[in-house]
Amino acid sequence: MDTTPPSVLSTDPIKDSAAIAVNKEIIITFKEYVETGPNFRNISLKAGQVPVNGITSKISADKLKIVPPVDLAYGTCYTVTIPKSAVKDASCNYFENTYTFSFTTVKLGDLNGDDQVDILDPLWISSRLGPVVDPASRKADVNGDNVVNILDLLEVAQYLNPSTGS
Ligand SMILES: [Ca+2]
Ligand SMILES: [Ca+2]
Ligand SMILES: [Ca+2]
Repeated sequence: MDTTPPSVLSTDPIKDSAAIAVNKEIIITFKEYVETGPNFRNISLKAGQVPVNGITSKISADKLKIVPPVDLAYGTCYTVTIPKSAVKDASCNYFENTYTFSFTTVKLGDLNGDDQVDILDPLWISSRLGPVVDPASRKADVNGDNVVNILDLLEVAQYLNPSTGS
């Protein structure tokens, strides 16, 4: 007989990760199949200290997926909270302890995903000039006109921090 309560195996994004895409789906994987528990609707996502309203939480087998109503904000720390009893296993063992993890979204203008907005980002774009042909050039097409050109470079240049010194 199963007397072990469900516990978290992994999260995607990984706890404390940075430069996460703003359209990322949040997935929590448990060590076993889970079902909704009495606190399921209290699963929350916060941007800083502010709750994100209208999230959708869905369970499929051993995975809990949290879908925000709109894309996440750039350069923002998000915290996911799965309260005690939010899920249970097939033997009605309830999730015992509140589980929390945070991650930070990519900064606006950080194209290469190194969590810095600097000269490397326009350079990243300039190595992908031309029509949009793959996921990388789609990302480099910042203004979404299906071609990577000087306009995209200018778009990103405005997010560059003014250089100090030298
Ligand atoms: Ca169990
Ligand atoms: Ca960067
Ligand atoms: Ca463009």
